[in-house]
Amino acid sequence: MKPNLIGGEWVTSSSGVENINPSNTNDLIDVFAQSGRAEAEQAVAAAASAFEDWSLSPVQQRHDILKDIGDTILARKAEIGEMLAREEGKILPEAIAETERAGRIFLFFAAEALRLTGELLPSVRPRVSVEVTREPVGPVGLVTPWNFPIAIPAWKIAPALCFGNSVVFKPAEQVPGTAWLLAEIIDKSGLPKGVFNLVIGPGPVVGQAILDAPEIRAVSFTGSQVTGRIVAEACLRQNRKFQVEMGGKNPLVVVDDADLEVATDAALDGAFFSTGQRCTASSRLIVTDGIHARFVERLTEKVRALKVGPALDPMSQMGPVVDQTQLDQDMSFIEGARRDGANLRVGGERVECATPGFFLAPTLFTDTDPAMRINREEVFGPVATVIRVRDYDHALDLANDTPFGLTAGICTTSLKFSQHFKRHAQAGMVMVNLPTAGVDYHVPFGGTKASSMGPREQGQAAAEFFTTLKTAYIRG
Ligand code: UN1
Repeated sequence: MKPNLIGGEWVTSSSGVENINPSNTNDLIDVFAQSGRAEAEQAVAAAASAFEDWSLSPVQQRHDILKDIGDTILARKAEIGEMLAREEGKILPEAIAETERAGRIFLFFAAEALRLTGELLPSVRPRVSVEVTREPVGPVGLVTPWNFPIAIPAWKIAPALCFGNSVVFKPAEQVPGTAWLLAEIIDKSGLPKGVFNLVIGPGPVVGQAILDAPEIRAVSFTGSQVTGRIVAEACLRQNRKFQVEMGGKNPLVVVDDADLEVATDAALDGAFFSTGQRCTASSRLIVTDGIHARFVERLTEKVRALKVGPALDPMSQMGPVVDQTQLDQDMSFIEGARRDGANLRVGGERVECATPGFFLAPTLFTDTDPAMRINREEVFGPVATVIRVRDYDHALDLANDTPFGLTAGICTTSLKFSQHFKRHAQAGMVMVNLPTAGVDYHVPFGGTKASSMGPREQGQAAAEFFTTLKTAYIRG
């Protein structure tokens, strides 16, 4: 049984979490010690007692540790990527690319540690000056989803450590293997004991214990809307900072003047890569009349050609869904869409492979109505819909007709449409002639409306969440 990391010690437990390979449910990858409330509280106490020293640590030390973690992740990307593909189900090239992204995030924040800065200003009063500095927030709770088992942990852990915070990290229970490898790398990096703690366990127990702990001064969460609200409300009650990222129903608009290959490639990647299990997935393809027939025909060809199979099989282009619960959710959305009268153009059924797994065919519905449930709620699977519209204005109206606001994309060769869309799409991130998913690691990430609350993640913007400003007045 693989232990958790609490206060610098590897701690086992009486109960375990089984890690099952979604490409082959006969493959039990490993068993991980399951933390309960007591372990989570110990982790919080360890983070709290390690905080003071770490908050005062020299930036050279922080740089060197973060660089060591980043370099090690990059050096071990084949091994980590294999674990990630095996436990989460995304195909190996995607899993290795994600691991590489995580390594680069640590290197980015290694350098950021050396760029910590403040401001020195004249006061409005005579002989007084003003200093504005950034200080660490305190011990932070980081709660991450299963769909990016290393990139999302990296983009929360790296800035937390960079800015001098201590960490209690709770990864999703479906992907403990990658989290464990990351914790092992962090443990060997020279980071002082207790600054980083790993607690694998159920959200209602371990997550709740983190939320209940007054020592935790900020919580960063990525996951479902329901849990995001619970996190936000608990944080408000504790008067602490929070940052919650809760999904999307992202539109990809395709107008008449779009390049057909660019548009269909963007839709294919955005909707189906990573098995569509991305909060940034292009799930609503909003297509104008003049290109609709050609777009649907070409995209249908490309979706039909996608080879579904085990994540580690080099022939696979799309892996399985993560687990039975997610598969059931996807199937219920598919059945609902059929009942509502959507036209099932491709997929919609499970795929048999040599190994027993949660394989679902990439699924495309056409002739859908914006009011259908399939166009209102996040599926989080390899399912996309086409909505036919009259013109660009109609497309923009429907693109914004959603409670979510994470990403929005447009495929067009016209400057007029791309400029207008960038300005008027209600989303935190806008893509032109690109899929709505697949983001850079050095720039802000986050959404509007029901997708996100709190400051942006990633890039230099991460400082806003992981630090607090202090204004000092000096008379001298
Ligand atoms: C990406 O599209 O590259 O959970 C990243 C998610 C997002 C990350 C998407 N928070 O899917």
